[in-house]
Amino acid sequence: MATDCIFCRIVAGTIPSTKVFEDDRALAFRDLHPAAPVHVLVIPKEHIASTAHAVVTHETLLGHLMLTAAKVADQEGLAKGFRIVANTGADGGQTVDHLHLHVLGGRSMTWPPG
Ligand code: DGP
Repeated sequence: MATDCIFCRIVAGTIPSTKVFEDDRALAFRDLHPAAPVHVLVIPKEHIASTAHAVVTHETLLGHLMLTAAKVADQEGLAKGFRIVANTGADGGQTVDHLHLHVLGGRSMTWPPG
């Protein structure tokens, strides 16, 4: 755990969140500033700063996060489709330095993103 990390503090329960899924390795909770009718963040409980900081020993965990994102989308009723986003680094638009997948849905998405 990184004590100065907002998402580590959400995992620890010292910052409240609206959880939609949790297991031993992952947590999914609603984004504070939703960009779509459904906007959930899926994070590893282990602190990894970004996808650029992930290493080969994280391979199984990264797969688990992807499957968790799909499970959350199903749980949220996104049968028509959804988007999974992993903003990475400053140019990627990452503002919280704890790896996370955005699961966005409930409206039609456009491409390319901004
Ligand atoms: P990104 O820009 O990809 O790093 O996304 C970070 C997201 O995290 C952003 O959409 C807002 C969300 N967020 C930031 N702080 C909090 C918080 O304290 N609680 C929740 N639920 N979401 C947060």
